[in-house]
Amino acid sequence: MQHVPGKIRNVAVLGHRGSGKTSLVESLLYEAGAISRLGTVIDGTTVSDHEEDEKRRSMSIAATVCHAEWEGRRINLIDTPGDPSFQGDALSVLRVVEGAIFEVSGVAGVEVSTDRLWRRADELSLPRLIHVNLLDRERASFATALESLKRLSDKVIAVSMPMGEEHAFAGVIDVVHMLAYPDTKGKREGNGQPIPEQYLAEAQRLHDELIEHVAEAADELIVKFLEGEEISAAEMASALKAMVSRGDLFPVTCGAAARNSGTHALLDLIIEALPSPRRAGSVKAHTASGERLEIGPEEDAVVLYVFKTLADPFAGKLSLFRVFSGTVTGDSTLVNHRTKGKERMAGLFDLQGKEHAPLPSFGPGNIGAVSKLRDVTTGDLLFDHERDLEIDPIPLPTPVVSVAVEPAKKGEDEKMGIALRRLQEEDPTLGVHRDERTSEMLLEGLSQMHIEVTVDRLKRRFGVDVISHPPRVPYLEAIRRPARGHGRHRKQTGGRGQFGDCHVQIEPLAGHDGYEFVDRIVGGVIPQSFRSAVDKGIQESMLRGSLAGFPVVGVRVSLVDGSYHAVDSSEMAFKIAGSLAFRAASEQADPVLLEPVMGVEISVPDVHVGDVTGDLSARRGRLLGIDARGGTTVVRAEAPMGEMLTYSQTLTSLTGGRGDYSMSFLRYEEVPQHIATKVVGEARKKAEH
Ligand SMILES: Nc1nc2c(ncn2[C@@H]2O[C@H](COP(=O)(O)OP(=O)(O)OP(=O)(O)O)[C@@H](O)[C@H]2O)c(=O)[nH]1
Ligand SMILES: [Mg+2]
Repeated sequence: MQHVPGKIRNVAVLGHRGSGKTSLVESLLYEAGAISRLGTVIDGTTVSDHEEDEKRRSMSIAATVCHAEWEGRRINLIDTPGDPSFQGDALSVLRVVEGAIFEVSGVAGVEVSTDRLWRRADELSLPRLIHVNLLDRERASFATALESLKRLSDKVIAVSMPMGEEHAFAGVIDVVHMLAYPDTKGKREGNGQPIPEQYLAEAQRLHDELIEHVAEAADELIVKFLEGEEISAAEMASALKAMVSRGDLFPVTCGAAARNSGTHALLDLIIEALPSPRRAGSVKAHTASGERLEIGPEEDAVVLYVFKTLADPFAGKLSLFRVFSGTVTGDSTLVNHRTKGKERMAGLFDLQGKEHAPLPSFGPGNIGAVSKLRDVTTGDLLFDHERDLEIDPIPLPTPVVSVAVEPAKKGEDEKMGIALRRLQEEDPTLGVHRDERTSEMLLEGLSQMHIEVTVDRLKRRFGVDVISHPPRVPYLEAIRRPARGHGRHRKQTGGRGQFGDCHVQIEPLAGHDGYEFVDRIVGGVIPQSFRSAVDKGIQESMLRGSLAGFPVVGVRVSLVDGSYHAVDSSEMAFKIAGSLAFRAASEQADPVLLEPVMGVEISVPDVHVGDVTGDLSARRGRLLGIDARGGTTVVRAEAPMGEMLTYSQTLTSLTGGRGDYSMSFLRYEEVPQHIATKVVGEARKKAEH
């Protein structure tokens, strides 16, 4: 069946870790009849958490695409991971949907990730629905959750209410259509029923409040409303959609996803309140010269965007795409905008978690997958003809945790490198590179768990066993006062000898930055070509400082005196003399160790601020600011890299996994003496080895 853009809904399910997103997607698929059995996260039987590590950890790790049909519409649902370690996938899918469902715990209300993702959705003006889940759990309260949501936005309004809560939870009332859905404990809900007497008054109150709110959207409705006339379901739906599309209204539904309660009303709401690609499916694009334009589903030319890549060592590569315009079929050949290469779209698939069913074509607004493209990666655009067009990328977080990795088996470096690159293609928030200064292979991620999952995947999917350990800190050396040094290299072993002789004066440069060589030789006591040999010798010697063998920075070296021999002098001899002179001088110049200092921004629930700041000062951190915003506090600080290597684990244990941080390099600073002594001692011991 070909889906026209007006009859598609592309919806991302977003929210805090464990709020029930995967269970919600499962129940939506089930209620709509796309699957015949309601799987559970605990048993590892959901459509969405299909990877082995997702089942083992009972959490989502990657975005998963599913789809269902409801009321003649196709709903593409993208389940996303809530853990900040895997937020790359939650963020990237925002580019390919016209709407989102925010899943919120009925026990905890708005949490750290809810808040962060909400602000991202604000930036993109993404239409949103909210689903308050887990209402059958102990200490659940729809009213309290709603209150926390109202702090997120004053445009939040309830369109559902629970019948009882916690142990007494007995189903959900849809106050848009005024229908009740008694709890079926995991069976299909089917059609709505009359609202039980005891809930009627409260349901009517919410219904009136909603109508009053929605009527503001349309003049003809406000007149009807004020004159006490009935507003039809169709009028209501159209006004709802207009408001939700503009971001003027965030309807809140509720339920208990794991027992498929509240699902029917949510499916109706997705259709009635979220915009289709026809209404909102244009994507902002620009040309190379910066001219801005929008690409929408009404155009015929094919514009297809790859938002995720799956690397399977056996089945090969699967590229998940969104069609922004045009129709792609199995015999299409498209041009990759990045490589200019041609790609045959022969293997088109419809995704339902890990299941993929062949589909002959995907029209504008739809989401699908294609296998075995030659050279296509996440973020690539494919066209039916070459054109000057780019889509604004979604900014992804940069890695904060770094480990050094090496293969457990000798000789598997290349195999490890290839597997790492594949995983990086699948997850662009991973960093993989070799550190020139320490020659270690570094794997970088958003958290310790992110790294662990990646190391697990290397083994399970690619058969590469990897040993990881904290990376070496790239210390530097500098000097703190001027000094002089003399270097003389002389060798007489029969025949032609070797002779080089120089005096240098060194002094620190401001900010311990840079290198300058000043030639102050007068009267030609050293010939020109030998002077630059001295410079070269000094620069080589600076690669390994006198203190602990770290590179030296921030010195001005003046070549002030020396002598040469007409026969025995050579460039080599002066290079050696230069390096000896530099070394002698730097030992006298009060050498000091420099360490990288990082800027850190930590988001934690308010109650943990004291623990976090206390821990930071124990790590030699400096507080820069503390901003509280609605339950979450952002702590800004600076701290030495050497103290932050294992911070991810600490933050998890300090906050019970509810903290989140980002970190980036700021500058180098002098290491305090007592720490420097330790670092120098260790470096010397290692060098002796
Ligand atoms: N009692 C109860 N448990 C639920 C409900 N919905 C989900 N759960 C359970 O809550 C746990 C977390 O649910 P998930 O669906 O994995 O949550 P998630 O938001 O996908 O979690 P992440 O993918 O890790 O972000 C699982 O054990 C579910 O079985 C519910 O409505 N009631
Ligand atoms: Mg999940």
